[in-house]
Amino acid sequence: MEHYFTAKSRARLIRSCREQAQAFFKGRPKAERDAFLARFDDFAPRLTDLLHGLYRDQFDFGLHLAALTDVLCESWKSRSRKLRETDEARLANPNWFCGPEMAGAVCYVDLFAGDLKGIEARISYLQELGITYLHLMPLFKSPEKENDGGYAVSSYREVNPALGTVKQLEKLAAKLAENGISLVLDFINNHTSGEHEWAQRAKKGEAAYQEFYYLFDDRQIPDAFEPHLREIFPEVRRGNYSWHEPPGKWVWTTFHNYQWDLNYRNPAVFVAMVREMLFLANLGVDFLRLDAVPFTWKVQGTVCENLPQAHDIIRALNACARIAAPGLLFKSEAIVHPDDVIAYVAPDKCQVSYNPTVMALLWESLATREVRLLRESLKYRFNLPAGTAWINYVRSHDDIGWSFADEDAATLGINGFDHRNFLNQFYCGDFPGTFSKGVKFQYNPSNQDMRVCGTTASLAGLERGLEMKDDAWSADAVSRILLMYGLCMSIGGIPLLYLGDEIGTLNDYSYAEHPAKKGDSRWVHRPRMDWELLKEVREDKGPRGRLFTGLKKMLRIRREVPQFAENGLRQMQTHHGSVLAFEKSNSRGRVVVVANFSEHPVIAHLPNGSTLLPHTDLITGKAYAQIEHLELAPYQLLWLQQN
Ligand code: OTU
Repeated sequence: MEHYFTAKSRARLIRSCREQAQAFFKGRPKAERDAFLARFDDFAPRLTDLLHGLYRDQFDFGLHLAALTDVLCESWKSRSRKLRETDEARLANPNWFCGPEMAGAVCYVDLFAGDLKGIEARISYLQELGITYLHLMPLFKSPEKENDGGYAVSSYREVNPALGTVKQLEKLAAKLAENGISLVLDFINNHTSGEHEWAQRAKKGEAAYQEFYYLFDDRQIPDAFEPHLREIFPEVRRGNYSWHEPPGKWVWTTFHNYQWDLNYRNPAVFVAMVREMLFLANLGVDFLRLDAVPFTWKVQGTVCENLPQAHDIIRALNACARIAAPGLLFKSEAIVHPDDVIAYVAPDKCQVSYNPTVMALLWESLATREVRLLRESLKYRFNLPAGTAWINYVRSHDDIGWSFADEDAATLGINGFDHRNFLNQFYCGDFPGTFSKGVKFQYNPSNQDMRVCGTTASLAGLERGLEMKDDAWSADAVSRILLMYGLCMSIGGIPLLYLGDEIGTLNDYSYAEHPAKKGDSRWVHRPRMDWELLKEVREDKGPRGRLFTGLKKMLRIRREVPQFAENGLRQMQTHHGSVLAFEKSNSRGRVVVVANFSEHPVIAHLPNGSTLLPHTDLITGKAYAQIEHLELAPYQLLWLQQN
């Protein structure tokens, strides 16, 4: 009986929002209205249920749903014709981003090209590399001094004036689209800067805006939460709260003091953030990278990460996108336990996600010269549902954290804690025989947790090689980089190049002199793109030249091998601890990928009926009569296609 009345009231609510939408589009073109209403009918019930799940104990829930309906209608109305065409094409081909031609790159606008106009001028370079997905690091207005590289947003609607204007961004998005490049921007949805208008109004004491954040008069509630919470930047500040005067309250600031966590317990915050999200979508953004997804819901007594409600917020945002900007996709940024990472990847949540597990384990395998932890992880923690894709990367703008599963390590007799200590020492250059030159990040004295910073080239050994003027050493470093990137290109999903890695960009220690950057060692691996060096590298016959041509060549080959982009892989026995091998297959055939993580030549055995057949290595063009017994050069990667 109860259910009967609940179902009736649910239907009333959805009907009332639908009528509101119908009224909104009255007098507007029929096609516009019909398209909206059709998608509304498809997704509004799910959206309503999700929001009801989150907000049912809020008396004003229905009002917020009406406000949300307005936001969705307004956004669809102002979506350009061009973007609506893209929407249509993507609805007809929902897996458009899962093909072999997808190849990603990421950069800071200022550091790579000066400003937005500069990016436009570099499109030809991106095309030379074969890039079809460009992530521009945060470019919106943020506090002048401390802004966490733009991850403290003061307005989602204004571009940082040093980089350009919203108009220029819109134009750039269109230009990229014309050239077959998707635009990826961050949607920093867990927090705003303390200078955002909402925070400013909260500071002035406006109750409506104080409820946009978690503000506390005293330490009572914070102290109850604190023992269960992780500390993300413990060298910057202990704990998760900071005192702000005004408003004379403790503010929940998971990251830096100037990054105020948004209070998604308040449905007004959800609606306001959807409005900002769709504003970005309507500029022509193809993917929004949802920053810090694990943190958006807090429950006392829990770690306040990866809670079911955080997942429901993403599902609800996704449903809003499906209705008002159906071509828009989400990329998850969750650098947490592998099982928690994968839980965000689904067609109704984030369609793509960073793969921090593989990233960390590539480096782990290079340090140990053993692939067993990587193998173990690929067995259970790699498969994704159809309609989703990994973004495989070697490094990002952030630190490297050793977020492998301790359970996997234990299975192999490895103690996770000790192993992380080893990896930190190895990559910070403190371990005997290391090739790496990294910098420590955020040592936490309470649990000895720490992460590592450094550019790909410096972590892989090129910095030491060049310092020592040791060509053999530098050649090994380049082989390591090619090996890792080559695996990112062939393991399944979309490879992501940190621009500058292709020319072996080294650590930039000048951040230590910069007042706003010196406290954050991640700046060591965020150098300016050295276009002069690129010119030299183009002529270079040495290690850097081999790196540049090698990466470009692999990116080119990869486009022709659809198996590489497909989800899933089948591992093969190699009978060598340093060698990883797997098969990627689809209806068009199979390709075998073999990778040697050791600096020595090795022999691998791949007993398997099909390995007796002749193959060709797509990278070198070399023919193999069989691949059951394979000789591999140091750090060699093979892409073996059956003839
Ligand atoms: C993200 O990273 C960004 O990538 C960082 O550049 C930002 O500083 C930060 O959010 C705040 O906006 O802890 O060390 O599980 O680990 O969100 C980087 C996700 C981070 C977090 C991740 C965060």
